[in-house]
Amino acid sequence: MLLSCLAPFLPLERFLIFVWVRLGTEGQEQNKEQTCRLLGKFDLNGYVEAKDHTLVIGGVFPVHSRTIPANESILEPVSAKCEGFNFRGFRWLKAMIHTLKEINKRKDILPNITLGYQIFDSCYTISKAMESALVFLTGQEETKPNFRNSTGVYLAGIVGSGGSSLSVAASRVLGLYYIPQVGYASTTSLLSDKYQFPSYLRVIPSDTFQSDAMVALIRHFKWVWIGAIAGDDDYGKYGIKLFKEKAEIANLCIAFSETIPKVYSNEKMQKAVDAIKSSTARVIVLFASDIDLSPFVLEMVYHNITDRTWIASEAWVTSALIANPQYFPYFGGTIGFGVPRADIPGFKEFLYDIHPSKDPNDVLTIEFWQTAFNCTWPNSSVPYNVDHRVNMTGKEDRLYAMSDKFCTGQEKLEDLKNTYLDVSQLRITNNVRQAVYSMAIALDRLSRCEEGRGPYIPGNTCAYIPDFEPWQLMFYMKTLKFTTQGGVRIEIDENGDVTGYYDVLNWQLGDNGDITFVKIGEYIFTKSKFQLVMKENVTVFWNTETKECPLSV
Ligand code: TCR
Repeated sequence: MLLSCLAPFLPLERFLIFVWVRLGTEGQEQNKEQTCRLLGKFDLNGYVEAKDHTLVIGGVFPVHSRTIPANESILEPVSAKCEGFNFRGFRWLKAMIHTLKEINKRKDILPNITLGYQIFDSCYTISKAMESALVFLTGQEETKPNFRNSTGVYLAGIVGSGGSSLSVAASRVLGLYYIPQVGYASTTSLLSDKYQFPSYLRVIPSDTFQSDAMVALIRHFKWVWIGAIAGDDDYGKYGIKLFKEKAEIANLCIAFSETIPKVYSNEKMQKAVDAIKSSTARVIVLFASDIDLSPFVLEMVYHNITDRTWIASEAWVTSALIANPQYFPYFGGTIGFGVPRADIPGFKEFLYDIHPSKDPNDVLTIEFWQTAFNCTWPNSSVPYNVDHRVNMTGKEDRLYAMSDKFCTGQEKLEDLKNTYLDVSQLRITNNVRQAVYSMAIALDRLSRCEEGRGPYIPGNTCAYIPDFEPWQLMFYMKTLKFTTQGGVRIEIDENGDVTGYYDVLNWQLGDNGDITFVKIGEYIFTKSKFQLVMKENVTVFWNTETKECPLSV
Protein backbone atom coordinates (compact mmCIF):
# COMPACT_ATOMS: atom_id res chain seq x y z
CA MET A 1 0.00 0.00 0.00
CA LEU A 2 2.72 2.36 1.02
CA LEU A 3 4.82 1.82 -2.06
CA SER A 4 1.91 1.89 -4.43
CA CYS A 5 0.81 5.18 -2.91
CA LEU A 6 4.24 6.65 -3.38
CA ALA A 7 4.91 5.17 -6.75
CA PRO A 8 3.76 8.01 -9.00
CA PHE A 9 5.98 10.45 -7.18
CA LEU A 10 8.91 8.40 -6.19
CA PRO A 11 10.14 5.52 -8.30
CA LEU A 12 10.80 2.46 -6.23
CA GLU A 13 14.57 2.42 -6.41
CA ARG A 14 14.76 6.00 -5.25
CA PHE A 15 12.55 5.22 -2.33
CA LEU A 16 14.70 2.30 -1.32
CA ILE A 17 17.83 4.39 -1.47
CA PHE A 18 16.12 7.00 0.59
CA VAL A 19 15.24 4.47 3.29
CA TRP A 20 18.70 3.09 3.23
CA VAL A 21 20.21 6.50 3.77
CA ARG A 22 17.92 7.02 6.70
CA LEU A 23 18.87 3.79 8.35
CA GLY A 24 22.42 3.23 7.25
CA THR A 25 25.25 4.23 9.48
CA GLU A 26 28.28 3.98 7.26
CA GLY A 27 29.04 6.14 4.27
CA GLN A 28 26.04 8.31 4.99
CA GLU A 29 27.39 11.43 3.38
CA GLN A 30 28.20 9.76 0.13
CA ASN A 31 24.80 8.10 -0.11
CA LYS A 32 23.04 11.23 0.85
CA GLU A 33 24.58 12.96 -2.07
CA GLN A 34 23.51 10.13 -4.28
CA THR A 35 19.94 10.40 -3.04
CA CYS A 36 19.93 14.13 -3.63
CA ARG A 37 21.12 13.68 -7.13
CA LEU A 38 18.58 10.99 -7.85
CA LEU A 39 15.71 12.87 -6.40
CA GLY A 40 16.51 16.10 -8.12
CA LYS A 41 16.62 19.34 -6.22
CA PHE A 42 13.71 20.16 -3.99
CA ASP A 43 12.27 23.55 -4.58
CA LEU A 44 10.13 24.48 -1.67
CA ASN A 45 9.06 27.95 -0.76
CA GLY A 46 8.42 28.78 2.83
CA TYR A 47 9.88 30.17 5.99
CA VAL A 48 12.57 28.91 8.34
CA GLU A 49 13.56 30.19 11.67
CA ALA A 50 15.70 27.46 13.08
CA LYS A 51 19.17 28.86 13.50
CA ASP A 52 19.15 29.61 17.20
CA HIS A 53 16.67 26.99 18.19
CA THR A 54 17.24 23.40 19.02
CA LEU A 55 13.61 22.38 18.64
CA VAL A 56 11.77 23.02 15.43
CA ILE A 57 8.16 22.40 14.43
CA GLY A 58 7.49 21.74 10.77
CA GLY A 59 4.50 23.19 8.95
CA VAL A 60 2.88 22.63 5.55
CA PHE A 61 0.32 25.06 4.10
CA PRO A 62 -1.27 25.62 0.67
CA VAL A 63 0.16 29.07 -0.11
CA HIS A 64 -0.33 28.37 -3.80
CA SER A 65 -3.23 26.57 -5.43
CA ARG A 66 -1.48 24.50 -8.05
CA THR A 67 1.79 23.52 -9.66
CA ILE A 68 2.68 24.66 -13.16
CA PRO A 69 2.47 21.76 -15.61
CA ALA A 70 5.98 20.56 -16.42
CA ASN A 71 7.46 21.17 -19.80
CA GLU A 72 7.38 17.80 -21.49
CA SER A 73 10.78 18.20 -23.09
CA ILE A 74 12.45 18.08 -19.69
CA LEU A 75 13.97 14.69 -19.06
CA GLU A 76 15.42 15.08 -15.59
CA PRO A 77 13.05 15.15 -12.66
CA VAL A 78 12.62 18.73 -11.55
CA SER A 79 10.67 20.12 -8.71
CA ALA A 80 7.55 21.83 -10.03
CA LYS A 81 7.00 25.55 -9.63
CA CYS A 82 3.77 26.87 -8.22
CA GLU A 83 1.24 29.55 -9.02
CA GLY A 84 -2.14 30.85 -7.96
CA PHE A 85 -1.38 32.67 -4.71
CA ASN A 86 -3.78 31.49 -2.02
CA PHE A 87 -4.40 34.24 0.52
CA ARG A 88 -6.19 31.92 2.88
CA GLY A 89 -3.30 29.44 3.01
CA PHE A 90 -0.90 32.31 3.54
CA ARG A 91 -2.96 33.44 6.51
CA TRP A 92 -2.80 29.93 7.96
CA LEU A 93 0.96 29.97 7.61
CA LYS A 94 1.06 33.31 9.40
CA ALA A 95 -1.13 31.86 12.15
CA MET A 96 1.47 29.19 12.81
CA ILE A 97 4.26 31.74 13.12
CA HIS A 98 2.12 34.03 15.26
CA THR A 99 1.24 31.17 17.62
CA LEU A 100 4.84 30.08 17.97
CA LYS A 101 5.89 33.63 18.79
CA GLU A 102 3.18 33.78 21.42
CA ILE A 103 4.19 30.44 22.94
CA ASN A 104 7.83 31.49 22.99
CA LYS A 105 6.88 34.55 25.02
CA ARG A 106 4.84 32.57 27.51
CA LYS A 107 6.51 31.57 30.74
CA ASP A 108 4.17 28.70 31.51
CA ILE A 109 4.76 26.61 28.37
CA LEU A 110 8.29 25.43 27.66
CA PRO A 111 9.81 28.29 29.71
CA ASN A 112 13.44 27.63 28.81
CA ILE A 113 12.98 26.57 25.23
CA THR A 114 12.41 28.68 22.13
CA LEU A 115 10.62 26.83 19.39
CA GLY A 116 11.74 27.40 15.82
CA TYR A 117 9.90 26.50 12.67
CA GLN A 118 10.37 25.30 9.16
CA ILE A 119 7.34 25.88 7.00
CA PHE A 120 6.74 24.82 3.42
CA ASP A 121 4.20 25.55 0.75
CA SER A 122 2.32 22.44 -0.38
CA CYS A 123 0.97 24.27 -3.45
CA TYR A 124 -2.17 22.26 -2.74
CA THR A 125 -0.59 19.22 -4.37
CA ILE A 126 0.37 15.79 -3.11
CA SER A 127 3.77 15.89 -4.81
CA LYS A 128 4.82 19.07 -3.01
CA ALA A 129 3.48 17.78 0.31
CA MET A 130 5.58 14.67 -0.20
CA GLU A 131 8.67 16.70 -1.04
CA SER A 132 8.28 18.56 2.21
CA ALA A 133 7.73 15.32 4.15
CA LEU A 134 10.97 13.97 2.70
CA VAL A 135 12.81 17.16 3.58
CA PHE A 136 11.49 16.93 7.11
CA LEU A 137 12.72 13.38 7.38
CA THR A 138 16.10 13.85 5.83
CA GLY A 139 16.85 17.55 6.25
CA GLN A 140 18.14 17.40 2.72
CA GLU A 141 17.24 20.78 1.45
CA GLU A 142 20.38 22.77 0.97
CA THR A 143 21.04 25.54 3.49
CA LYS A 144 18.45 24.04 5.75
CA PRO A 145 19.07 22.27 9.05
CA ASN A 146 19.80 18.59 9.02
CA PHE A 147 17.27 17.39 11.52
CA ARG A 148 18.32 14.94 14.18
CA ASN A 149 21.81 15.20 12.97
CA SER A 150 25.07 16.77 13.99
CA THR A 151 23.67 20.28 13.50
CA GLY A 152 21.85 20.00 16.79
CA VAL A 153 18.47 21.02 15.40
CA TYR A 154 15.65 18.66 16.22
CA LEU A 155 12.32 18.34 14.51
CA ALA A 156 9.57 17.75 17.07
CA GLY A 157 6.73 17.11 14.64
CA ILE A 158 4.70 18.58 11.84
CA VAL A 159 1.61 20.73 11.59
CA GLY A 160 -0.14 19.90 8.35
CA SER A 161 -0.47 19.08 5.57
CA GLY A 162 -3.73 20.85 4.68
CA GLY A 163 -6.04 18.81 2.48
CA SER A 164 -6.74 15.15 3.24
CA SER A 165 -5.04 13.63 0.20
CA LEU A 166 -1.87 15.51 1.09
CA SER A 167 -1.96 14.45 4.73
CA VAL A 168 -2.69 10.85 3.79
CA ALA A 169 0.33 10.72 1.49
CA ALA A 170 2.70 12.53 3.86
CA SER A 171 1.47 10.56 6.83
CA ARG A 172 2.34 7.27 5.20
CA VAL A 173 6.03 8.15 5.28
CA LEU A 174 6.02 10.19 8.48
CA GLY A 175 4.16 7.36 10.16
CA LEU A 176 7.01 4.99 9.39
CA TYR A 177 9.15 6.98 11.80
CA TYR A 178 6.29 7.77 14.12
CA ILE A 179 6.78 11.48 13.63
CA PRO A 180 3.77 13.31 15.05
CA GLN A 181 1.70 15.11 12.43
CA VAL A 182 -1.10 17.30 13.71
CA GLY A 183 -3.74 18.15 11.13
CA TYR A 184 -5.62 21.47 11.11
CA ALA A 185 -7.82 20.82 8.06
CA SER A 186 -7.64 17.17 6.94
CA THR A 187 -10.92 15.65 7.85
CA THR A 188 -11.23 12.44 5.88
CA SER A 189 -12.41 9.52 7.99
CA LEU A 190 -9.55 7.48 6.51
CA LEU A 191 -7.07 9.22 8.78
CA SER A 192 -8.72 7.83 11.91
CA ASP A 193 -7.28 4.43 11.08
CA LYS A 194 -4.29 4.20 13.40
CA TYR A 195 -3.06 1.02 11.78
CA GLN A 196 -2.41 2.94 8.57
CA PHE A 197 -1.68 6.36 10.06
CA PRO A 198 -0.15 5.73 13.48
CA SER A 199 1.27 9.20 14.02
CA TYR A 200 -1.53 11.37 12.59
CA LEU A 201 -3.64 13.43 14.98
CA ARG A 202 -5.99 16.34 14.34
CA VAL A 203 -7.73 19.22 15.99
CA ILE A 204 -10.61 19.24 13.50
CA PRO A 205 -13.39 16.66 13.66
CA SER A 206 -13.53 13.76 11.22
CA ASP A 207 -16.06 13.99 8.39
CA THR A 208 -17.94 11.11 9.94
CA PHE A 209 -19.62 13.72 12.12
CA GLN A 210 -20.27 16.04 9.23
CA SER A 211 -22.04 13.40 7.19
CA ASP A 212 -24.27 12.72 10.21
CA ALA A 213 -24.87 16.44 10.49
CA MET A 214 -25.89 16.67 6.83
CA VAL A 215 -28.36 13.82 7.20
CA ALA A 216 -29.80 15.42 10.34
CA LEU A 217 -30.22 18.73 8.51
CA ILE A 218 -31.94 17.09 5.54
CA ARG A 219 -34.32 15.28 7.82
CA HIS A 220 -35.01 18.49 9.70
CA PHE A 221 -36.22 20.16 6.50
CA LYS A 222 -38.03 16.98 5.43
CA TRP A 223 -36.25 16.62 2.11
CA VAL A 224 -36.09 13.19 0.53
CA TRP A 225 -34.42 13.36 -2.89
CA ILE A 226 -30.87 14.60 -2.67
CA GLY A 227 -28.17 15.07 -5.30
CA ALA A 228 -24.58 14.36 -4.35
CA ILE A 229 -21.45 15.95 -5.81
CA ALA A 230 -17.92 15.26 -4.62
CA GLY A 231 -14.47 16.69 -5.24
CA ASP A 232 -12.07 14.18 -6.76
CA ASP A 233 -9.89 13.58 -3.70
CA ASP A 234 -9.92 11.75 -0.37
CA TYR A 235 -11.94 14.53 1.19
CA GLY A 236 -14.72 14.58 -1.39
CA LYS A 237 -14.86 10.90 -2.19
CA TYR A 238 -14.83 9.53 1.35
CA GLY A 239 -17.00 12.40 2.59
CA ILE A 240 -19.73 11.72 0.06
CA LYS A 241 -19.41 7.95 0.58
CA LEU A 242 -20.12 8.34 4.28
CA PHE A 243 -22.95 10.73 3.55
CA LYS A 244 -24.57 8.32 1.11
CA GLU A 245 -24.26 5.42 3.51
CA LYS A 246 -25.86 7.39 6.30
CA ALA A 247 -28.52 8.85 4.01
CA GLU A 248 -29.51 5.35 3.00
CA ILE A 249 -29.89 4.26 6.61
CA ALA A 250 -32.11 7.32 7.17
CA ASN A 251 -34.26 6.30 4.15
CA LEU A 252 -33.24 9.27 2.03
CA CYS A 253 -32.90 8.86 -1.72
CA ILE A 254 -29.81 9.80 -3.68
CA ALA A 255 -30.96 11.23 -7.02
CA PHE A 256 -27.48 11.30 -8.58
CA SER A 257 -23.87 11.13 -7.49
CA GLU A 258 -21.17 12.86 -9.53
CA THR A 259 -17.56 13.97 -9.20
CA ILE A 260 -15.95 17.30 -10.05
CA PRO A 261 -12.72 16.64 -11.93
CA LYS A 262 -9.55 17.94 -10.29
CA VAL A 263 -7.71 18.29 -13.56
CA TYR A 264 -9.69 20.02 -16.27
CA SER A 265 -11.95 17.67 -18.24
CA ASN A 266 -14.88 19.12 -20.09
CA GLU A 267 -16.44 15.72 -20.53
CA LYS A 268 -16.42 14.89 -16.82
CA MET A 269 -17.62 18.34 -15.90
CA GLN A 270 -20.52 18.20 -18.33
CA LYS A 271 -21.57 14.84 -16.91
CA ALA A 272 -22.00 16.49 -13.52
CA VAL A 273 -23.77 19.50 -15.03
CA ASP A 274 -26.17 17.29 -16.98
CA ALA A 275 -27.02 15.27 -13.90
CA ILE A 276 -27.93 18.41 -12.00
CA LYS A 277 -29.94 19.84 -14.89
CA SER A 278 -31.95 16.75 -15.57
CA SER A 279 -32.72 15.81 -11.98
CA THR A 280 -35.74 16.99 -10.06
CA ALA A 281 -33.73 16.99 -6.84
CA ARG A 282 -33.63 20.58 -5.61
CA VAL A 283 -31.24 19.94 -2.76
CA ILE A 284 -27.66 19.01 -3.51
CA VAL A 285 -24.85 18.06 -1.14
CA LEU A 286 -21.51 19.36 -2.36
CA PHE A 287 -18.50 17.81 -0.63
CA ALA A 288 -15.40 19.50 -2.03
CA SER A 289 -12.61 21.94 -1.25
CA ASP A 290 -13.07 25.50 -2.42
CA ILE A 291 -10.13 25.51 -4.83
CA ASP A 292 -11.53 22.51 -6.72
CA LEU A 293 -14.99 23.95 -6.60
CA SER A 294 -14.25 27.19 -8.45
CA PRO A 295 -14.52 25.77 -12.01
CA PHE A 296 -17.74 24.02 -11.05
CA VAL A 297 -19.21 27.26 -9.79
CA LEU A 298 -18.36 28.91 -13.10
CA GLU A 299 -20.22 26.09 -14.87
CA MET A 300 -23.31 26.72 -12.75
CA VAL A 301 -23.16 30.37 -13.73
CA TYR A 302 -22.56 29.53 -17.38
CA HIS A 303 -25.51 27.14 -17.50
CA ASN A 304 -27.61 29.51 -15.42
CA ILE A 305 -28.51 26.82 -12.90
CA THR A 306 -30.50 28.52 -10.15
CA ASP A 307 -33.27 27.37 -7.88
CA ARG A 308 -31.12 24.81 -6.11
CA THR A 309 -30.33 24.62 -2.42
CA TRP A 310 -26.74 23.62 -1.84
CA ILE A 311 -25.61 21.82 1.28
CA ALA A 312 -22.02 22.94 1.77
CA SER A 313 -19.29 20.91 3.33
CA GLU A 314 -17.11 22.80 5.76
CA ALA A 315 -14.27 23.40 3.28
CA TRP A 316 -16.25 25.86 1.16
CA VAL A 317 -18.97 27.13 3.43
CA THR A 318 -17.16 30.35 4.32
CA SER A 319 -14.73 30.48 1.43
CA ALA A 320 -14.26 33.91 -0.13
CA LEU A 321 -13.50 32.18 -3.42
CA ILE A 322 -17.06 30.90 -3.62
CA ALA A 323 -19.01 33.22 -1.37
CA ASN A 324 -18.68 36.00 -3.91
CA PRO A 325 -21.77 38.22 -4.33
CA GLN A 326 -21.49 37.60 -8.08
CA TYR A 327 -22.47 33.99 -7.46
CA PHE A 328 -25.31 34.77 -5.07
CA PRO A 329 -28.09 34.18 -7.64
CA TYR A 330 -26.82 30.62 -7.97
CA PHE A 331 -25.49 29.82 -4.51
CA GLY A 332 -27.44 32.16 -2.24
CA GLY A 333 -29.27 30.31 0.50
CA THR A 334 -26.53 27.71 0.76
CA ILE A 335 -26.58 25.92 4.10
CA GLY A 336 -23.45 24.36 5.47
CA PHE A 337 -21.34 23.51 8.42
CA GLY A 338 -18.46 25.52 9.77
CA VAL A 339 -16.01 24.59 12.51
CA PRO A 340 -16.18 27.04 15.42
CA ARG A 341 -14.80 30.49 14.77
CA ALA A 342 -12.59 32.36 17.20
CA ASP A 343 -10.94 35.71 17.76
CA ILE A 344 -7.19 35.53 18.00
CA PRO A 345 -5.67 38.28 20.12
CA GLY A 346 -2.99 40.28 18.32
CA PHE A 347 -3.38 38.36 15.07
CA LYS A 348 -4.83 41.19 13.02
CA GLU A 349 -1.86 43.42 13.87
CA PHE A 350 0.48 40.57 13.06
CA LEU A 351 -1.13 40.12 9.63
CA TYR A 352 -0.84 43.81 8.88
CA ASP A 353 2.84 43.80 9.78
CA ILE A 354 3.90 42.76 6.30
CA HIS A 355 5.85 44.67 3.65
CA PRO A 356 7.98 43.45 0.75
CA SER A 357 10.74 45.95 1.43
CA LYS A 358 11.56 44.23 4.72
CA ASP A 359 13.37 41.33 3.12
CA PRO A 360 14.25 40.98 -0.57
CA ASN A 361 14.48 37.20 -0.10
CA ASP A 362 10.99 36.87 1.25
CA VAL A 363 9.47 35.77 -2.03
CA LEU A 364 6.10 34.90 -0.56
CA THR A 365 5.61 38.39 0.82
CA ILE A 366 6.62 39.91 -2.51
CA GLU A 367 4.18 37.69 -4.30
CA PHE A 368 1.50 38.49 -1.75
CA TRP A 369 2.00 42.19 -2.39
CA GLN A 370 2.07 41.84 -6.16
CA THR A 371 -1.08 39.77 -6.23
CA ALA A 372 -2.98 41.81 -3.67
CA PHE A 373 -2.23 45.16 -5.32
CA ASN A 374 -1.98 43.92 -8.90
CA CYS A 375 1.46 45.37 -9.53
CA THR A 376 5.02 44.15 -10.05
CA TRP A 377 7.59 44.65 -7.31
CA PRO A 378 10.61 46.32 -8.92
CA ASN A 379 13.77 44.26 -9.37
CA SER A 380 12.28 41.13 -7.89
CA SER A 381 12.60 37.71 -9.36
CA VAL A 382 9.11 36.70 -8.32
CA PRO A 383 7.12 35.99 -11.47
CA TYR A 384 3.86 37.75 -11.75
CA ASN A 385 2.37 38.10 -15.19
CA VAL A 386 1.81 34.42 -15.72
CA ASP A 387 -1.07 32.10 -15.15
CA HIS A 388 -1.26 28.64 -16.65
CA ARG A 389 -4.80 27.85 -15.68
CA VAL A 390 -7.03 26.33 -18.31
CA ASN A 391 -10.31 28.00 -19.09
CA MET A 392 -13.61 26.31 -19.70
CA THR A 393 -12.74 25.40 -23.25
CA GLY A 394 -9.65 23.54 -22.06
CA LYS A 395 -7.20 26.12 -23.39
CA GLU A 396 -4.45 27.64 -21.37
CA ASP A 397 -5.67 31.07 -20.58
CA ARG A 398 -4.72 34.26 -18.85
CA LEU A 399 -8.02 34.26 -17.05
CA TYR A 400 -7.00 37.08 -14.85
CA ALA A 401 -5.38 39.93 -16.72
CA MET A 402 -2.60 41.33 -14.62
CA SER A 403 -1.25 44.80 -14.85
CA ASP A 404 2.32 45.69 -15.72
CA LYS A 405 2.48 48.64 -13.42
CA PHE A 406 5.15 48.68 -10.74
CA CYS A 407 4.35 48.57 -7.06
CA THR A 408 5.46 51.70 -5.23
CA GLY A 409 5.53 50.27 -1.72
CA GLN A 410 3.07 52.98 -0.69
CA GLU A 411 0.09 50.72 -1.31
CA LYS A 412 -2.15 50.60 1.73
CA LEU A 413 -3.21 47.30 3.25
CA GLU A 414 -6.10 49.14 4.88
CA ASP A 415 -7.58 49.76 1.43
CA LEU A 416 -7.59 46.08 0.58
CA LYS A 417 -10.61 43.87 0.84
CA ASN A 418 -8.80 40.62 0.95
CA THR A 419 -9.24 37.17 2.48
CA TYR A 420 -5.79 37.38 4.03
CA LEU A 421 -6.79 40.36 6.16
CA ASP A 422 -10.33 39.24 6.93
CA VAL A 423 -10.27 38.11 10.54
CA SER A 424 -14.03 37.77 10.89
CA GLN A 425 -14.09 34.06 10.03
CA LEU A 426 -11.07 32.55 11.75
CA ARG A 427 -12.04 28.93 11.75
CA ILE A 428 -9.32 26.81 10.13
CA THR A 429 -6.87 29.57 11.10
CA ASN A 430 -7.83 28.91 14.70
CA ASN A 431 -7.30 25.20 14.14
CA VAL A 432 -3.76 25.92 12.98
CA ARG A 433 -3.26 27.71 16.26
CA GLN A 434 -4.65 24.79 18.21
CA ALA A 435 -2.48 22.33 16.30
CA VAL A 436 0.63 24.33 17.21
CA TYR A 437 -0.52 24.58 20.80
CA SER A 438 -1.11 20.82 20.97
CA MET A 439 2.43 20.16 19.97
CA ALA A 440 3.87 22.74 22.35
CA ILE A 441 1.80 21.48 25.26
CA ALA A 442 2.81 17.88 24.60
CA LEU A 443 6.46 18.99 24.52
CA ASP A 444 5.93 20.91 27.74
CA ARG A 445 4.49 17.82 29.45
CA LEU A 446 7.37 15.74 28.15
CA SER A 447 9.80 18.29 29.57
CA ARG A 448 8.20 18.09 33.01
CA CYS A 449 8.64 14.34 33.35
CA GLU A 450 10.23 13.12 36.59
CA GLU A 451 12.69 10.30 36.29
CA GLY A 452 11.31 7.11 37.82
CA ARG A 453 7.76 8.33 37.30
CA GLY A 454 7.98 8.62 33.56
CA PRO A 455 5.81 6.79 31.02
CA TYR A 456 8.34 4.56 29.34
CA ILE A 457 8.88 1.02 30.47
CA PRO A 458 10.93 -0.56 31.83
CA GLY A 459 12.00 1.72 34.64
CA ASN A 460 9.42 4.46 34.21
CA THR A 461 11.97 6.57 32.46
CA CYS A 462 11.58 9.99 30.87
CA ALA A 463 12.53 11.51 27.55
CA TYR A 464 14.51 14.72 27.38
CA ILE A 465 14.49 17.79 25.20
CA PRO A 466 15.97 18.08 22.67
CA ASP A 467 17.10 14.59 21.82
CA PHE A 468 13.96 12.56 22.44
CA GLU A 469 12.67 10.17 19.80
CA PRO A 470 9.53 11.05 17.81
CA TRP A 471 7.59 8.11 19.28
CA GLN A 472 8.37 9.38 22.76
CA LEU A 473 6.58 12.63 21.95
CA MET A 474 3.77 10.65 20.34
CA PHE A 475 3.12 9.12 23.74
CA TYR A 476 2.15 12.57 25.05
CA MET A 477 0.28 13.60 21.93
CA LYS A 478 -1.81 10.49 21.56
CA THR A 479 -4.28 11.29 24.29
CA LEU A 480 -3.57 14.96 24.78
CA LYS A 481 -6.15 16.95 26.70
CA PHE A 482 -5.97 20.66 27.35
CA THR A 483 -8.02 23.82 27.59
CA THR A 484 -7.25 26.62 25.14
CA GLN A 485 -6.85 30.26 26.16
CA GLY A 486 -10.33 30.83 24.79
CA GLY A 487 -11.61 28.25 27.28
CA VAL A 488 -12.27 25.51 24.73
CA ARG A 489 -11.54 21.98 25.86
CA ILE A 490 -9.56 19.88 23.38
CA GLU A 491 -9.39 16.16 23.94
CA ILE A 492 -7.61 14.04 21.36
CA ASP A 493 -8.83 10.46 21.54
CA GLU A 494 -7.02 7.19 20.81
CA ASN A 495 -7.73 7.55 17.08
CA GLY A 496 -6.26 11.03 17.04
CA ASP A 497 -9.74 12.56 16.71
CA VAL A 498 -11.64 15.29 18.48
CA THR A 499 -15.34 16.01 19.01
CA GLY A 500 -17.09 19.37 19.28
CA TYR A 501 -19.69 21.20 17.25
CA TYR A 502 -20.36 22.82 13.88
CA ASP A 503 -22.10 26.10 13.28
CA VAL A 504 -24.96 25.70 10.80
CA LEU A 505 -24.54 28.65 8.45
CA ASN A 506 -26.89 30.11 5.83
CA TRP A 507 -25.75 32.41 3.02
CA GLN A 508 -27.66 35.65 3.00
CA LEU A 509 -27.05 38.96 1.30
CA GLY A 510 -25.90 41.64 3.73
CA ASP A 511 -26.82 45.32 3.54
CA ASN A 512 -23.47 46.17 1.97
CA GLY A 513 -23.99 43.67 -0.84
CA ASP A 514 -21.61 41.09 0.63
CA ILE A 515 -22.56 37.55 1.45
CA THR A 516 -23.00 37.03 5.18
CA PHE A 517 -22.92 33.72 6.95
CA VAL A 518 -25.88 33.73 9.27
CA LYS A 519 -25.78 31.18 12.03
CA ILE A 520 -29.08 29.33 12.00
CA GLY A 521 -28.17 26.52 14.34
CA GLU A 522 -25.57 24.19 15.75
CA TYR A 523 -24.75 20.54 15.41
CA ILE A 524 -23.25 19.32 18.65
CA PHE A 525 -21.59 15.95 18.86
CA THR A 526 -19.74 13.72 21.24
CA LYS A 527 -18.64 10.22 20.40
CA SER A 528 -21.89 8.64 21.42
CA LYS A 529 -24.54 11.27 20.86
CA PHE A 530 -25.33 14.13 18.56
CA GLN A 531 -27.92 16.82 18.29
CA LEU A 532 -28.97 19.33 15.68
CA VAL A 533 -30.22 22.46 17.41
CA MET A 534 -31.80 24.98 15.06
CA LYS A 535 -32.28 28.54 16.28
CA GLU A 536 -35.90 29.55 16.50
CA ASN A 537 -35.79 33.25 15.88
CA VAL A 538 -33.70 33.47 12.72
CA THR A 539 -34.98 33.52 9.17
CA VAL A 540 -33.40 31.23 6.64
CA PHE A 541 -32.85 32.65 3.16
CA TRP A 542 -34.05 30.27 0.45
CA ASN A 543 -32.90 30.62 -3.12
CA THR A 544 -36.21 29.49 -4.55
CA GLU A 545 -38.70 31.40 -6.67
CA THR A 546 -41.17 31.52 -3.81
CA LYS A 547 -38.43 32.22 -1.25
CA GLU A 548 -39.86 29.29 0.67
CA CYS A 549 -38.08 26.16 1.80
CA PRO A 550 -37.77 23.95 -1.30
CA LEU A 551 -39.57 20.68 -1.61
CA SER A 552 -37.37 17.83 -2.66
CA VAL A 553 -39.65 14.93 -2.02
N1 TCR B 1 -11.10 19.19 5.11
C1 TCR B 1 -10.60 19.25 3.75
C2 TCR B 1 -9.79 20.48 3.47
C3 TCR B 1 -10.42 21.63 4.08
C4 TCR B 1 -10.30 23.00 3.78
C5 TCR B 1 -11.13 23.69 4.71
C6 TCR B 1 -9.58 23.69 2.80
C7 TCR B 1 -11.34 21.56 5.13
N2 TCR B 1 -11.73 22.79 5.53
C8 TCR B 1 -11.23 25.06 4.67
C9 TCR B 1 -9.73 25.08 2.77
C10 TCR B 1 -10.54 25.74 3.71
C11 TCR B 1 -11.83 20.30 5.63
C12 TCR B 1 -9.80 17.99 3.49
O1 TCR B 1 -9.22 17.84 2.41
O2 TCR B 1 -9.79 17.15 4.38
